[in-house]
Amino acid sequence: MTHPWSNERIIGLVGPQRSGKTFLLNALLGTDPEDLERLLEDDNASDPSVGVVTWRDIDIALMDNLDEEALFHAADALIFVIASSDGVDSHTAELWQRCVEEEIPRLVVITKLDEPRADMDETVAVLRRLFSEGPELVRLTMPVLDDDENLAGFIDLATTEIWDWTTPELSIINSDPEHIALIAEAREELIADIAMISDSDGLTNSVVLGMQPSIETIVGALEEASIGGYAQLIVGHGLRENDTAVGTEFILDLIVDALPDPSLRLTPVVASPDGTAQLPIEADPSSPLVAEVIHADGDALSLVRIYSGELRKQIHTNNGMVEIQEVTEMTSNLVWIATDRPLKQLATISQPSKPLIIQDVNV
Ligand SMILES: Nc1nc2c(ncn2[C@@H]2O[C@H](COP(=O)(O)OP(=O)(O)O)[C@@H](O)[C@H]2O)c(=O)[nH]1
Ligand SMILES: [Mg+2]
Repeated sequence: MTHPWSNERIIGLVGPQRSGKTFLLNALLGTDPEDLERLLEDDNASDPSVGVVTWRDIDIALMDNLDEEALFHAADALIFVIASSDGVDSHTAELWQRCVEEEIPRLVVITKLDEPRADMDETVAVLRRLFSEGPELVRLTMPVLDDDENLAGFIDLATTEIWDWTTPELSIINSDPEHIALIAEAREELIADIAMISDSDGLTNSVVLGMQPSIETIVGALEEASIGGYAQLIVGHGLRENDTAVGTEFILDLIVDALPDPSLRLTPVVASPDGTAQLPIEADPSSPLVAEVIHADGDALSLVRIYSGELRKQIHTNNGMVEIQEVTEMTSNLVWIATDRPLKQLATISQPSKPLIIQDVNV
């Protein structure tokens, strides 16, 4: 039986200022391209926001501008958004280091690949130098330009398919021999990287024996390593004429296939309010309620991440009993609630019959 929570993803966007996080978020949500620029000019551009898109029957929640500590708690995976033209700042490098320590699954999206100065190869090389421990960074796509040297699409180095956004509808086509030759080196590198990381004996053996692993084997190993948090896939994104966002659907597919769902997560370590240790709680709606306030508004509207159990009208929090007046579900595990009094940032929410306090979130 599939887990009731395997049909959603809870993802945070991080990266340097103006790297294109809000733009990417809106592209993923399918916001009308003409509205994108206007949205970016909004004064509220730095307010915490959550958007949800349903892709291949999976609800994907994308969180932007959230307090970083809260984001580290609430997100099951992070997307690092890095502009090809601007690179990485020291704060983003620190965040990456923290993800390494806490083994948080993540993807890297290199944005603004339409800009004249953009060079994906160079940006990948910089990232690999910067985040140099091990071969975890695996580049998955390569930009394809049209006859006018504008960004047209991407080649998927695992499948060798070309994703082409120059046609009214996105088309996915097979590479011709010319393209295969062009990507041969990058593809070999990808296969060598994934063979090193992967647990799959089949893959490692075939590479050692000098054989070409099948596309299914490569894709399966990439997805597994990415979900497990021991390889980070790098893909590109950009714009072309008529405000077409190039790379968006590829990223949505990757979120569905290569990032973990809430059921795969270890739930936080909890104790009773008096400090008595409690057994680990399973991430399941039928477990005792453990949730956390991810963002608290002055006016008693709070964004809440549910780690186990289900919300009820009466809830226990660190400072007493609270009543929920309204619930707006983003996904079944990420909800806005209006309460009869304001909640505190990072407060634990549990059921009154089994009050619990989170001790540690990422273990
Ligand atoms: N040319 C181009 N500009 C982009 C792209 N993505 C974002 N931008 C621009 O970069 C600026 C910063 O983007 P924004 O999403 O606000 O960055 P944030 O601070 O990371 O949220 C905006 O003016 C965007 O229009 C892209 O793919 N191509
Ligand atoms: Mg922004």
